[in-house]
Amino acid sequence: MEEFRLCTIEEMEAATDRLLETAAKVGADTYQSRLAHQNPHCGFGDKGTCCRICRMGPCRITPKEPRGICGCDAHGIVGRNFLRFTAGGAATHSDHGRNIVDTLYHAEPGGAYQVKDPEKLIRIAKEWGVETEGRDIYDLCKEVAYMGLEEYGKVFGTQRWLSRAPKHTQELWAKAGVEPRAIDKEISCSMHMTHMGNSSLAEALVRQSFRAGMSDGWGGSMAGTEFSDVLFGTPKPVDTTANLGVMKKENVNIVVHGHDPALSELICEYCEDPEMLELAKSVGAEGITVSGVCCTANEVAMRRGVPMVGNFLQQENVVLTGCCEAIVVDVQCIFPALGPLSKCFHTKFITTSPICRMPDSDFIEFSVEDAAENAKNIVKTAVLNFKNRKPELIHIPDLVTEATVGYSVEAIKKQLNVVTNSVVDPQDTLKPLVDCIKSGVVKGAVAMVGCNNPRVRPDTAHIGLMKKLIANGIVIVASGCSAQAAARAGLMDKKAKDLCNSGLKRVCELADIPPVLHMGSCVDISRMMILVSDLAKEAGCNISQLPVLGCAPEWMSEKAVSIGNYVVATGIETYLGVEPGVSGSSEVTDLLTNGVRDWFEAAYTVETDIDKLGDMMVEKIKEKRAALGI
Ligand code: CUV
Ligand code: SF4
Repeated sequence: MEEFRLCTIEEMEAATDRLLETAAKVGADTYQSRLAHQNPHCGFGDKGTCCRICRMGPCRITPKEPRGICGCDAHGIVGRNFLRFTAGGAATHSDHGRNIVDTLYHAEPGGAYQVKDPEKLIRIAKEWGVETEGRDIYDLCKEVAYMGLEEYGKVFGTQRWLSRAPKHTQELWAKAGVEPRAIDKEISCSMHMTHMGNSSLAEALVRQSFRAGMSDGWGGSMAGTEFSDVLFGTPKPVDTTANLGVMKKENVNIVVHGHDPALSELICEYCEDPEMLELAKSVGAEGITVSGVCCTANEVAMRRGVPMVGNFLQQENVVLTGCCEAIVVDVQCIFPALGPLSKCFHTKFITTSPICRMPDSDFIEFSVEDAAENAKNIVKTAVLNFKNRKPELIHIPDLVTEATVGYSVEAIKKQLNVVTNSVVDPQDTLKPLVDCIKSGVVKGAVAMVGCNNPRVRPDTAHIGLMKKLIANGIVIVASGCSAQAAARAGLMDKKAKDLCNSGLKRVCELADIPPVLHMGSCVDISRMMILVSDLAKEAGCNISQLPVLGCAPEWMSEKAVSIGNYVVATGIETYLGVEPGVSGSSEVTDLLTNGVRDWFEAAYTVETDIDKLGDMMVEKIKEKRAALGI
């Protein structure tokens, strides 16, 4: 039998280099060339010590000039910048969630959007105290979706989902004053606090940063995840493939990119439509291949097995293959570069959301009311573009890996119960996982999340850390671009069990899982919060005591900071491989890496030496196990 082998970073880089030759040939620039011109980055922005929130400024803080014109010091400026950064991320995820809940509100029998997981809807309805007995499912759907939308602007009270956390965690939140009120209120309050002449006290700004993050993870993101499941189905393990080689030269290639499954789900559906397949044949293609970039890829991979062509820093590569008929985007993490780049090829760059308008794109507005028609129109545009390919520019790198994805909390419970041969019933518990951790067969778990970022050699940190952790018996749950890095390397192939220590390998075999579990997109980090809450309840300890850590080694976006804040606030020590841009203030730095431990029993650790970062995590897991006496 052939030995299992990961796809190496060098192979991935060689593929990129080959595509960059095409870029040079057509005179297109890419992030690699733009990066060379942006380096070195502005030191003030990097440290967080540039303030431009009023027009007396902009002001920059130096040892010689320690205060802005209004008298604000570095701690106030860095703190305000950190809070605005978080608020941007929380707004983004939460608004995505709102869009999903709004789509759910408009779901109807026989319509473009339907309730695919009525059981989950009923479960949420019961949790929220809604009468479910004898109700029509779409009637119930309207009521629950309306309540979901109200969470964004509720007049009094805090987020409904908070009650899912263990009692102790809820108490910590109450004591620290970070229980999120209406989601929109937390964003608005953050903007208010950071206006000229409001808060300049580091502690208050950091506290609100965590509250805003909480409104994301235990508010908007959780709504996004839970109601996406209701609409499109709760993910179950499904086989798929990853990397650039999933594109097919003989087929029409449609790439979906962004975050919102409301668009990509329908695109996928229309690509299977006999009429569209017929049209594809008529233009000389054999079929239609849909593949995904970024979190939208995660959404459709885990529900439909749609292949994941690449993560964030692969988005230009997709166009550079010369085989992309259309790159269809909704919101977030989309390079404006795709506009001019597509113009060098036959590729149609199709924007669909009023939230994300870009020059040099074809805007086909996607609305819930006309969703079916919009999706069909987009697919048709792509198919008809097949004949415009420039044959001399075609090159698809021959890189494909196998992956099994779709490990929702529900799926993990089901899957792990196999280990102990317990009867699989709807009351699946995490007892088998707790037993594995207690006995030491599994040493702990790390949530690997976040983007990739050219500050780090792309994907090396994700892949390197995962290899180190599984070799130490630590199981990984992954989401976002981190999950895609894993898939592209082959770490979500069940055969990757061979890279684990003997204990974890045995668990992978018995439960029939890969050592790196795909939990979904970035909003699905809310799944991880539910997982650790349930684990703590099952184990009878606090979340902060569990041998569980969070890690974003290559993160770049505002959303990542919002996520980091709610993960820390949930009691999970979180390791960053990229600095959060607060080094200009000792007070803010100290709060984030130490002080907030008094509030949440967890804090950030920042280490840009990735090897060291990995060792620190392995050590921390050992420490946590020792403290529990296991
Ligand atoms: Ni939302 S936020 S680059 S796609 S993980 Fe990927 Fe995930 Fe970062 Fe964006
Ligand atoms: Fe300068 Fe103060 Fe205005 Fe900021 S708020 S730009 S520090 S004067």
